[in-house]
Amino acid sequence: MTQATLGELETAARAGDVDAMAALGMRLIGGREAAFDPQQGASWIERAAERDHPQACERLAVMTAAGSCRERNWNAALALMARAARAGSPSARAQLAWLAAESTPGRTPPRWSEAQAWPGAIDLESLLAMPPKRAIAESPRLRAFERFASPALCDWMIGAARGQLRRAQIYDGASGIAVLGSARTNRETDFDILQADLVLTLLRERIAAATGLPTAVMELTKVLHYRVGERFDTHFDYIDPAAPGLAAEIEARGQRLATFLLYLNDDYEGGETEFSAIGLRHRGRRGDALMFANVDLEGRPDRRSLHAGLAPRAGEKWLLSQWIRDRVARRPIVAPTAQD
Ligand SMILES: O=C(O)CCC(=O)C(=O)O
Repeated sequence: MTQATLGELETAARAGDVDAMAALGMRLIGGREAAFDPQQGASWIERAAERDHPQACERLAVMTAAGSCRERNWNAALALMARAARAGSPSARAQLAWLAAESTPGRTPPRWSEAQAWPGAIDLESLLAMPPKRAIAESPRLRAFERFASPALCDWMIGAARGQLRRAQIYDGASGIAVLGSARTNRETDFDILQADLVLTLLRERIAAATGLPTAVMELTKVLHYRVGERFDTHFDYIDPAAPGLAAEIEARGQRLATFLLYLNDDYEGGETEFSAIGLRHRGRRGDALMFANVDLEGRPDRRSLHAGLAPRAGEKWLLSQWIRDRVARRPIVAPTAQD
């Protein structure tokens, strides 16, 4: 079947076709086969959601929880996701069932027909509770969280990433473009607003609580995957202000203040995160997190944050990586990027 053109979708949406409204909205918020126009896209999605279109309710739920083009409101997001579940969306049902089991284990969740009962069935406070933070180093500033994420959360993120992986890229400092390079041989995926779900949105909230930095300054969350022998050679995560191609990047999207890593599994050998300037090799257990600053206390690039993802010698490594900027991006961050 050929895909409808943007013009065809617009005509159908204006004529009241609810599937067309949802499809048009998704294209506009994702900037896929259409100009990126999130506000316009969000209003088409909202119109489709008003008529209980399951995918539109689901997408609007994620946007509402994330505060993307909508005021952030978790209870409204849960109510919308429950409407998507009631309308039969399997992924909405899976997300709600997961959130209920994680926040109130053992308690019977509401039925799908009781959409209005769902916000009360999920205990957001317990989902956002933080384990204590442990200082590992001061230069660079390195902090660890044990059991930051439950095994179920790690499995959820691995499941979301599996099947979506592509070769990870690095920034070319001269051109500012993301390119393939021998310095990085692992694979990765990231989640934009079309791919994100409520579990990932919750995880980003947890990262915000842990780092004290708002989700609005976070890049797209990535999941990295390393097979035996694959690696991410020593690099800095800060954007080098001295690199000719990267000044515009800093101007448009800000500097990378911090990196937050969540170890999603631990049944592999080798594969440590190595901080060569301080002679440290770190290995988290499944669910542990590590955060480090890429800049010093004055906001200048910190060369002691030099680090690498070493290659696993046996097994495969799954890691979630969150880069955090110092300001809200003027343009969306869409490219998979890292800097060598
Ligand atoms: O794989 C690792 O342990 C490190 C990942 C990394 O260097 C990064 O995300 O910047």
